[in-house]
Amino acid sequence: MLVTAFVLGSAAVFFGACAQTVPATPPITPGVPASPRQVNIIMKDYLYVPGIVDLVPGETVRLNVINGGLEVHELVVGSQAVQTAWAAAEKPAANPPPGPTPAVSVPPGMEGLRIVLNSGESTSVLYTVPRDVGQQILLQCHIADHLERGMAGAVRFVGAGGVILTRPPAGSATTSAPESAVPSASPASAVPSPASAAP
Ligand SMILES: [Cu+2]
Repeated sequence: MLVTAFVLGSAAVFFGACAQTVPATPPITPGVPASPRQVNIIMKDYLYVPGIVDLVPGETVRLNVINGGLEVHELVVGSQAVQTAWAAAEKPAANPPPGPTPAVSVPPGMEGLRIVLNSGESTSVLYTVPRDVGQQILLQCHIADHLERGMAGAVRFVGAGGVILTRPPAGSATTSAPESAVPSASPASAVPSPASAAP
């Protein structure tokens, strides 16, 4: 039993090392407006699956978002500034009565992409991925204490074919991408409070 575990562990390390040169599977064909690439994001109590979303700079994707949790959840896609703006706007509405989050707004230019879904609801929106891979795009839920519970993720920019261009900020997600080509990226065990990054 112990020997088997050791052998399997060694094999995992071996294949893990090899995987560094292997692009994501299946290969990513960037989406275009006439044919957006389908990207699924599941909201749960209290995380996003996947927590790391692979997107190609400049591509057009159709985000299929479903709330598979029991609580109302939100998906804000945007920079830290966008996240901070929504967090501030929603703070007075924390711990609302059952139902959708009360209507709140943020200053112009700070909207990002925001989706609010009740348990079991789903929606589908077109999203054009920014071309600037230098900026960090985060996924966060600012309803009540969901962010503190770990409801955070991030975009990882990849090139056509799945070559990884950027690494999401450490601690930006509690779940990793569903592929093994990521050498020791975003370990779930090293997640500080995402809110601590706010100024
Ligand atoms: Cu939530």
